[in-house]
Amino acid sequence: MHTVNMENPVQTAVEQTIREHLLPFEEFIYGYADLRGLLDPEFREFDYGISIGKKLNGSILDSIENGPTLEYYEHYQEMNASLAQITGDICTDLRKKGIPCMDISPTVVMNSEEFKPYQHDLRYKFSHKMTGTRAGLGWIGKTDLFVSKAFGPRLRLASILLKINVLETGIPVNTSSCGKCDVCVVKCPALAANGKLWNINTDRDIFFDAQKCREQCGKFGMGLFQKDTRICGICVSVCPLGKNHWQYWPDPFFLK
Ligand code: B12
Repeated sequence: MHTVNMENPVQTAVEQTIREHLLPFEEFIYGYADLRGLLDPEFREFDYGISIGKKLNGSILDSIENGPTLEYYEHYQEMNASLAQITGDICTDLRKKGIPCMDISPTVVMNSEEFKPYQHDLRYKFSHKMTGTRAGLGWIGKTDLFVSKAFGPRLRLASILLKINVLETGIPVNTSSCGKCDVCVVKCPALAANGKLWNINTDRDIFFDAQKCREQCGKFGMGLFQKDTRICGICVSVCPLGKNHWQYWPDPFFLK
C-alpha cells in the first residue's frame, strides 16, 4: 500500500509510533493521504494526513440489520473513545519526536457548539472519509459510507494531520466499486439514497439525502433508547463487503 524508506529517521519514527499504538494490529487499517488543496482553511498549516480505521465487532454489526441495539450504541461510544485516545496518544508521541501534528476526533456531538455552524447542511469542516479515499483505503458507497477494502464499511474512522509529507501516500481512490449492488439503498429505512454511484466529482447531495438519514437516526435514538442521539447503522450492517466476503477481493463477483 505504501512504502517507507527506513533510512529516513522521520519516516521510521512515524511508522513505528503508529504501529506501537494500533493494537491488535489486525483490527486496524491505516494509510497516508495527500490533502493539499482539500482542507478547510482552519487546517491550512497541514497538507498531509494519516487515515486510521478500527474494525467494528462483527457479531454486534450482524445483529443490527433491522435497527440499532443498545449493545451497538455502547459499542459505538466505546469505539469513539478508544480511537480518540489512540490518535491523541500517537500525536503526543509524534510531537515528542519533533513531528508537528493534529488529531481529529472520530465524532462530533450533533447539537454541540462545535457542530452548530454545520447543523443546517450536515457538512462538518473535516471529512474522515475523504482522508480515507486519499490514502487509498477505500471508496464512498451508495449510502455515503466509506467502504474500506479491508473491512467494508464496518469500521470507525479517525485522522491525524501532518505538516510534511514524511511518508509515501496511498494511491487515491476516485470512483466507487459498488457496481450494481443496491443492498444498502434498498434496506435504508429513510430511503435516503437514490442508487447513483459516487466519484470525486459527485457531491453527497446528488446521491444521498443526509437530512432524511439524520431524521431516521434521531427517531431510532429517541424511540429505542430515549436519548437525543443519532444512531442507525443498518447500511453498515447489510453491506456484503463487511460480511467476511473478502476472499473475493479485489473482484467481488456480486458487485458486477
Ligand atoms: C455529520 C455526520 C453525520 C450526519 C450526516 C451524514 C452524511 N453522510 O453526510 C448524520 C447525522 C446523518 C450521520 C449519520 C450517520 N453517521 Co455520521 N458522521 C458525520 C460526520 C461528523 C461528518 C460527515 C460530513 O461532514 N458529511 C458531509 C459530506 C459532504 O462529507 P462526507 O460524508 O465525509 O462524504 C463526502 C466526502 O468524503 C467526499 N469525498 C471523499 N473522497 C473525496 C476526495 C475528493 C478529492 C473530494 C473532492 C471529495 C471526496 O465524498 C463524500 C460524498 O460527497 C462524520 C465524522 C467526520 N468528521 O467525518 C461522521 C461519520 C460519517 N458517520 C459515521 C456513521 C457510522 C454514521 C451512522 C451509521 C450513525 C451510526 N453510527 O449509527 C449514520 C449513517 C450515515 C450515512 N449512511 O452516511 C461514520 C462513517 C463510517 C463509514 N464507514 O463510512 C463517520 C465517518 C464517523 C467515524 N468516525 O467513523 N452522520
